[in-house]
Amino acid sequence: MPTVQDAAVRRSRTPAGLEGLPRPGRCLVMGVLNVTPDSFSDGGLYEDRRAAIDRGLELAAQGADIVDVGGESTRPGARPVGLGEELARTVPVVRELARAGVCVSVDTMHASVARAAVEAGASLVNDVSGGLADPAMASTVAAAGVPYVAMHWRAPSREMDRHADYRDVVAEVGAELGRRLWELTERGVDPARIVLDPGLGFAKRPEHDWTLLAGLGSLRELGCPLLVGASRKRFIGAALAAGGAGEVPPGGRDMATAAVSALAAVAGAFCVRVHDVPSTLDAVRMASAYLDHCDRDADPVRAGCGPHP
Ligand code: PMM
Repeated sequence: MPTVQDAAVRRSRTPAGLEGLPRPGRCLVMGVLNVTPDSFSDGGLYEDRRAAIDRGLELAAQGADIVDVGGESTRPGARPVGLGEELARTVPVVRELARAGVCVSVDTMHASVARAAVEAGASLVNDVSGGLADPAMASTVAAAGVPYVAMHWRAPSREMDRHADYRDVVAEVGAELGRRLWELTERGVDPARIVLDPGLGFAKRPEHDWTLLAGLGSLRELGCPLLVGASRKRFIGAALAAGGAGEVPPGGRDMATAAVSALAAVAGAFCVRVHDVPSTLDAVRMASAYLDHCDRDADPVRAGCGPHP
């Protein structure tokens, strides 16, 4: 079995290849557009196709670098939808947004949805299963030649909470992502097109999410750009509640999400995925200004900071 380092070395020899994505010179902001009835924070809001397209255009106008269109909820306990339903929810929305000049990604675990979305104009495939849910995903992404987000995943949503068991969460998530990176490249995916994601909230308890955020520097050693999806998740609500504010519902977590986005950007995240774009865009701009003034040579703690080129 190849080591994580082998995969990282292989990738670092390959020129940067995230063509098709904007390069604003800071951490990218991906706006979430869930065309679903049951996502945990925006489920049901954009089920109607016109409402979904309008929301995608609004996210882009607010400054989202990428709009991430998903047609299947991944909330804990969520039931899968049929492929036909997922295609019908996502592809027309992807097509309209791409036609309007928006950089679109498709949030799917299914190769056939990824293929159809890329044909409709998607520039990126975002797969929360990192290729584990559908064996055809790797070859599909390899053939499509678009950037691919491989998230850390252990099990389908309906059973993932049972898999939130780690002795050293950063080491284990790093090793499992390294294996994904190796297997995806073995199956033909250009390693220069792979973005890795620690999968906050997916088979993780709040303490795992915080430890992973604090350990982003170690995950960068895999040699891939990192995407962080913290937006409105339970670990944020739990931290707010710990301050005495009581249980804060998902819609009240956007300022805290922006703070976490800034932390992720300073730790070197390539992209953050969020529901509320304006607050996080301001936050990553502040992170970028801060990083411009970091003396990385003088401060070894910050030596790993900064956005990916
Ligand atoms: N989280 C959700 C959905 N898709 N994609 C990536 N790459 N990373 C994530 O953390 C992630 C994701 C769940 O959140 P939602 O239901 O609000 O979209």
